[in-house]
Amino acid sequence: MIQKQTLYRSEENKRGIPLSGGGELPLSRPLVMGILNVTPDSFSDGGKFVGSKEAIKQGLKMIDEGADIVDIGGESSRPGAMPVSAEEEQKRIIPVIEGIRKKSNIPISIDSYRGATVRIAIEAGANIINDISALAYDKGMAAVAIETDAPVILMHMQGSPEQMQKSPNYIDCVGEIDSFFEERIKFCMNAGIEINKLILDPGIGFGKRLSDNLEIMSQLSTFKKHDLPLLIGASRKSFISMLNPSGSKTDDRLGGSIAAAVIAVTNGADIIRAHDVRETVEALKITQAVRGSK
Ligand code: 8Y4
Repeated sequence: MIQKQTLYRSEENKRGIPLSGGGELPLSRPLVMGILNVTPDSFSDGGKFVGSKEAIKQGLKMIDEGADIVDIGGESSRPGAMPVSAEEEQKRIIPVIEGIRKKSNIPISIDSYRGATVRIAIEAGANIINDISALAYDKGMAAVAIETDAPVILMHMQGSPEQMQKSPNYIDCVGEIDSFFEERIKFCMNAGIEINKLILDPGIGFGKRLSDNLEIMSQLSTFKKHDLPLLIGASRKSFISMLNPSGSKTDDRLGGSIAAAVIAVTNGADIIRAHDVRETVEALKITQAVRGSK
């Protein structure tokens, strides 16, 4: 009982991230963002129909397992994946956002680089903008961020999702990502987005070689100088199977994904984007308890 009071004290003065509809994301402990892909390969009914009922069920299960945020996306961002139309993207995600919002007040992030989609998603109940282009793809996205007052995840990517893994190339990967953050933070400030709304993400797997991903993970603390929350999404990504080839199927990457989450939090990550919510929440409770006791 004595421990309980002192356990998290060193982290307690961290400020949370204010959310648009009131409330805030706490930063006094690592948060888990559960991944909810609403794409036909994830929830299919004969290959064409995207089952929103199934997706809602999956989202509610993640909340039950301890997710702090649910990240909803209607277009696959995997390397080489084909883009879908904005209309199709919206048709997939809106019923799922509404369905989850009816049952829970969990913060929902919308994984989209299209301003129109993000606007509609936030109207439907989403609270956080997860734009893998860091507000660069759609010239209207910054205005959406300002109007909605929603926090914005600024993710680094080299190239575009279709070609980014063809020839990733850096002289100084961590340094280049850090300069990118600086430039994007300035862009957001000039656009009138509040600094306390920004979350930084080095974009594991987005135009990165194995060695780049490892360097990023080991030097995460470099990015803390911006004094902004850090998000890491390493879950089930292919660099994990490169180190552990027996786990080449994506759902065989649990051990590696948990290791990556624990290392990321140990090195300063505040939010972990993960497929396997229950296991990630369990692992991060131990990680946080050890961190808090030093
Ligand atoms: C197996 C499973 C193979 C998943 C590849 C993947 C991030 C992200 C994605 C990330 C943020 C993915 C939308 C890629 N990754 N958003 N989104 N950060 N903020 N690939 O790292 O999960 S999709």
